[in-house]
Amino acid sequence: MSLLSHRIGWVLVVACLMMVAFPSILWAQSDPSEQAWQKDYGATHDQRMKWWRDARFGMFIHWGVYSVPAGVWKGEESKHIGEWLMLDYKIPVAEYAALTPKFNPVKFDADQWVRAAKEAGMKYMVITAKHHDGFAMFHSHASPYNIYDATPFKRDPLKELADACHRQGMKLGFYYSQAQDWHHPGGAAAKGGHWDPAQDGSMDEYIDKIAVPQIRELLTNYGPVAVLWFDTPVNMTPQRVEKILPLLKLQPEMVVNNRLDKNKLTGDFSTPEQKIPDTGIPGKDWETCMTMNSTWGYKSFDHNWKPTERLIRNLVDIASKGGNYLLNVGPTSEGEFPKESVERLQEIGKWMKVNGEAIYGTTASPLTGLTWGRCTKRETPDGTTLYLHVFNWPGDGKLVVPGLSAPVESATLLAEGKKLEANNSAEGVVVTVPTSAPDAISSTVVLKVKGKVEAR
Ligand code: JFZ
Repeated sequence: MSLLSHRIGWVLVVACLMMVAFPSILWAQSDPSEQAWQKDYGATHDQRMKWWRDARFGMFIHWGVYSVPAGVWKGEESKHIGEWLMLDYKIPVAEYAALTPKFNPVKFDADQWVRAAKEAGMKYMVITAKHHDGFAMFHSHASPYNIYDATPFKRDPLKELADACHRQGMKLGFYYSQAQDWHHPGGAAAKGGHWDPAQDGSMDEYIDKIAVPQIRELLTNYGPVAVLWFDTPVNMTPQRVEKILPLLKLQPEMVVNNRLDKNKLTGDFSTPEQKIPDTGIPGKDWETCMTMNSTWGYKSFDHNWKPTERLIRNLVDIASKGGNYLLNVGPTSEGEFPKESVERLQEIGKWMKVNGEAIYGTTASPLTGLTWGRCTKRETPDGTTLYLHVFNWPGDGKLVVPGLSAPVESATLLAEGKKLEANNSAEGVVVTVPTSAPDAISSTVVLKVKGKVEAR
């Protein structure tokens, strides 16, 4: 056996050993979209994103001390989002902290919150562990400015929520304001910065003494954390980002948003706020977060509630563009969901019970310019299922799917499982539908066609 073939033999042996020893190398290589920060993280981007992509629908919860003034300061009703009250009214640190003895949410029931989300068809919940006001909604040992030590409540609602989510099979995520902190010295403040000398100090010290220890607590003491939602990366230099990134390894399966660093160089998904991108964000994972009224944190006088029809059609529109919907609830200072939120969650839940199949685990529509509604897709081993979400039901009983040439296998009304006649024609596929819509908000027609249907 020649020296050369001997050497080649040895190289092959070593390579095989490497493949066995370091599967992640293999795997990592197989996901070219892996960014540097993701590589030494644990599971790959695609592995971590699978459940999230299938979920499509989650609950955002903005809850904190700001729920006590509920948007009113010294008798004046704030016109801005409620959780920004301290900055908007430049409330001194001590004066704002004097609200904590009044925060005692005795009606808080974690199982009830999780049940409400679950029955609405939501697959994950993301709650504010700490918002910009610096108040921790969990029992933090890094700062006494938290709900357990600084209020008469003396309980850890995140612990109770984590247990309830575990019991009910709900994924739990935490929102953490890593940069803005209007209480702890050195914490950042947007819009003109500090307004109270008590806020002055070193931001690096704030990161080292408050942000890093608290993120470690959240990723260590509450079981599996499915999502980490950073926000407003004010003055988040690469050095400060590097102090937080290694903590993510504590939850290798966790999904992280793109608001840790100023340039959105980190994060698994994009976060359009209060808007739905016209054509989605092709090639990217994205999640639209939205309020049900005009505020994230509870405001007692904000009655600008979006109709349920709008919220359901938003979910369909977002799914048809390949995105997720994170719909917000702002609980009261007593620990209850506003009744208007509960009503909308229940109505959405009724719709999802019938139409959830057309949302969960689907991908973006290959069809555009649908005048009557939207479309979601599910590729199957023997073809493609197109879910036609009809907002404007055709009065003539003819639902036209323009430009679709794939051979039709079958068409049914999802609501009743009723078979419909569907034919290929020059103008596309024409489905004969009943004259009246099964659901005024959005009715789903399930169209099974042969082969793949690629976006045109
Ligand atoms: C941020 C927070 O300030 C707000 O309180 C809430 O938590 C929301 C979900 O996120 O608000 C933002 C953040 C970023 C933009 C706008 C509002 N932005 O980039 O346009």
